[in-house]
Amino acid sequence: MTRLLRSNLSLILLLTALAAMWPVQRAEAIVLASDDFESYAPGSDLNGGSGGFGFAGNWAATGASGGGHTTVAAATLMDPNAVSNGGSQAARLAPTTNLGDIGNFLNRPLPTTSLDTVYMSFLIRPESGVENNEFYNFQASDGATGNSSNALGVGIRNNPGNPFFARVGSSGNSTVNSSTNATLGDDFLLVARFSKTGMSTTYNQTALFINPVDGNEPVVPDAVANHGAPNISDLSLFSVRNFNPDAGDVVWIDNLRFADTFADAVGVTPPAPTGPPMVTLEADADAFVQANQANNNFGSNVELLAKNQGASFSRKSWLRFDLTGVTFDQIAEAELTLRQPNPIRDFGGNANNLTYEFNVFGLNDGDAGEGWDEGAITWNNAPGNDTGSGDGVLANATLLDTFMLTGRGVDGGAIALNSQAILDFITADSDGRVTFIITRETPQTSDSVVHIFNSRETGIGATLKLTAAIPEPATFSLLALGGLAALRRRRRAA
Ligand SMILES: [Ca+2]
Ligand SMILES: [Ca+2]
Ligand SMILES: [Ca+2]
Ligand SMILES: [Ca+2]
Repeated sequence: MTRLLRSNLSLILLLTALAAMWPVQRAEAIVLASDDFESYAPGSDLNGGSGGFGFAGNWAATGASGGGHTTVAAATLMDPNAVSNGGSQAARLAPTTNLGDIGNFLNRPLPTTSLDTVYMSFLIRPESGVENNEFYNFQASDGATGNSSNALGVGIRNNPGNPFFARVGSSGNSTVNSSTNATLGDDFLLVARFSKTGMSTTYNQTALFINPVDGNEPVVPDAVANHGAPNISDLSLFSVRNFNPDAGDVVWIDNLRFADTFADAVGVTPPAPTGPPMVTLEADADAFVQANQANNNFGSNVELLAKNQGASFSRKSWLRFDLTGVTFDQIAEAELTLRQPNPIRDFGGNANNLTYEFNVFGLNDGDAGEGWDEGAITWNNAPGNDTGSGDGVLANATLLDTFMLTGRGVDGGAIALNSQAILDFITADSDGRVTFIITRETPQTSDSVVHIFNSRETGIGATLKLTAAIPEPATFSLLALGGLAALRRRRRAA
């Protein structure tokens, strides 16, 4: 090898090493498949179409016998936040005859993926004829079509107002409506997140995001459905199920994309963070415990409960956050947010609009119980629990904040807690884990209401938002990199 070749090789090795050090997050992303419907002849039948890239086969768009129900035509779809621009053509789903339950209106094979989280994004315009009894499900599966327990999807529900929904499995499994209706003539950007959660090896959660403002994944989805029914560990088919469409109904879709990140699914680069670095963490363990089931564990329940009723039906809740991923040292703000279900079920009767006070305790840093196991925590072994009290804790826990609820609380409500004591508790943590304990101070009187908060298993559980202190100019660039790393971590965790 000549000296010249060796020196060039050294330069290449150096550049490769520098490239490896540089935080190019785009390089990690995978766009699995996408179609913007721009490559087809105007007016053409989508059936047999091979446009876009990444798919493992062509469009099958026969709809019902005879076909011709889906064409590619001139239309410019654009979501209200202008995150996704559909260009000059889109796919037009428009039955030419009245149809019934069309399980396989439209489909296209995806490259088989077993990623724990897969995002699907598309623009949609319900243009005409979508009525309360009509249903569109845009599904992913490992081959199943129609009303199958082995599919996950998002779409337009056959309910009053036609709300957008998230579904896991079939109509008999879990379907959760968002509060946004598929109003005629409007364009929407939908992002579905299909996940294997809670150590599952099969897909068990669909989260729906509607009209995101940019490429950052919102912390709180617009709807989340959870169910263990799908027995699938791979996704390999996109399909559309259509129920009761009529001749003349028109729904457009465009920019259909599958990717491993939210940003790549919507096709935009997330904006650089502005202001001080910030990170929002989800709980890494949570559970309620119950006095009269003192050795039972409720760690996988979708609810966190609180009630003060002595030695019988008292419940308290434990939540832990993992701080080891937080890259900034100085924290200026810490906010714990508890979330309530939407709607809150009637658990324990009408609360008669009484006012209830709740306590938020922190398990003292370094306590031997900090490593409590979500799958094993009980009334009897919960660290810091005063087992003889419906609301109390032991000396190894410290009161950090209180809050009030009227009645059962607020459907879909968020309770933000940001006391100085919470900030001090976070700042003083030495081992990267913090545990909060929620108890209801107000005892049962004339009612028996049990207060409900979402557990992390809902996908809309409690979060802990930490904001760094504003950096000095000299250290800004280093902290900015730290902020970027924190953002990447947040996106992975979400
Ligand atoms: Ca297009
Ligand atoms: Ca119709
Ligand atoms: Ca839990
Ligand atoms: Ca700690």
